[in-house]
Amino acid sequence: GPKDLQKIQQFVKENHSPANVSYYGTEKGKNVFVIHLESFQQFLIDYKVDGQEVTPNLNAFYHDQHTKSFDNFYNQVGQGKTSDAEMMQENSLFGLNSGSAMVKYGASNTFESMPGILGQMGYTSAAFHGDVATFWNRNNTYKSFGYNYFFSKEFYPNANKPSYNVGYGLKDKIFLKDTAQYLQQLPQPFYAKLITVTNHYPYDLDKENISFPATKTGDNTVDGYVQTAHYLDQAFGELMDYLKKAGLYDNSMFVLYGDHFGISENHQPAIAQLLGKDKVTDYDLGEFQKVPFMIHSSDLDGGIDHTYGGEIDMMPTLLDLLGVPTNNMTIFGHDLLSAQNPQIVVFRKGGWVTPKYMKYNNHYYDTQTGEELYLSKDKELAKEAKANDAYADKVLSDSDKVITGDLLRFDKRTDFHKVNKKNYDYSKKAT
Ligand code: GP9
Ligand code: MN
Repeated sequence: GPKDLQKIQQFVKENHSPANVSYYGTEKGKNVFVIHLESFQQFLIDYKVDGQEVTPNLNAFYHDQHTKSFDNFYNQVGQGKTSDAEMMQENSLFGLNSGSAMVKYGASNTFESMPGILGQMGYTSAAFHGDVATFWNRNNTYKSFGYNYFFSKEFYPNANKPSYNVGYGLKDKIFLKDTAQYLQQLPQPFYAKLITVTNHYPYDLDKENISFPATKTGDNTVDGYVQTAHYLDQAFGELMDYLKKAGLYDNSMFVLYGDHFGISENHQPAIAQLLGKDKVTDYDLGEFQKVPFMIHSSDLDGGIDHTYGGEIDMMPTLLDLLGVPTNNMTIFGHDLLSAQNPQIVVFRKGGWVTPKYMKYNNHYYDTQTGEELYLSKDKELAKEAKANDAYADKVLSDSDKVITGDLLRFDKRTDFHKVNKKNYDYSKKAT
């Protein structure tokens, strides 16, 4: 009940990382694009096959002087995969230990979410995705998050043509081209989330769209990955061109992130080959959980930021830039721009990583060197591991309590960003 929420809020408050005064509110009023790069891992950035960059457009964006790019940023999803990434990005709440929080609680719960928060600041919000609206229960969950619009597959012309689709939905190039049309009609400022889908296991692509050599690990489920990643990169490049032409580039903040791994740990020999190693350790597999996180804006000083963080940290980081105070919110992430960020990344599947140590698959490593360490031989590690385990248990179990107990309905703060689900209708006739 309300007491449980109070206890959790107490802990969250004590752990709060104060916003960074040199960033706070600097992006206020800008359009916000959240571009969800499906199954996109950090190792693809600047990666080459046969001397060719897999993702030249994203690489250029990553190194742009106005892009802040995080290179120690990890995915933290569990079984809910994409939906866990969305739950963290929109609410700074973790996915559940099993199943998908959006599927189980998305329709019924109260949330304090990015679209709902920005909605109260005069933003229009819209989510775009080339799959059916019901996947991951998005059609219901987005109402609870406060999305004004949800453009799912049925809103796209010729969406059912077989040649327009591959895998789970519309091909990214078609999806993003038509999305750009809708974006131009949205009232500004807007908060728009674009969820791509072509770079998804099993990495199928039609012949006409393959314009990159497959890798040659001999593992069939892995070798197409760079080809669909290359296709996603081209689609992203085209989107940026449309937006520049539409005059939406300079007055917008772009947030890009990869949702989770594309190559699972069942493919270790292939992973070793991709990384140019004889075999992979659990440290390599932990590092393989890195995904991109980039923030671009014409008035942002760019550069590679080495702060350790993960998906749970996206919301407080973005709200800092947008000038929204987060100190009273029930969130489990930390502002990555804050000088007081604790820099501990908790994996939903167990383990954690800090700038010093990594615990992954129950092995311990020196994060900087990859050297394996042993609790029994290293007092400092043993001490920190204990504290990190306790922190990980605490945030995961508190976050679970918030979701499974629907605790945010008890938040009586006057500045709680309440959403009325009944205000939203995503059926085609509503538009
Ligand atoms: C489909 C998509 C895929 O709509 O978002 O989700 P995933 O399988 O990656 O969790
Ligand atoms: Mn996904």
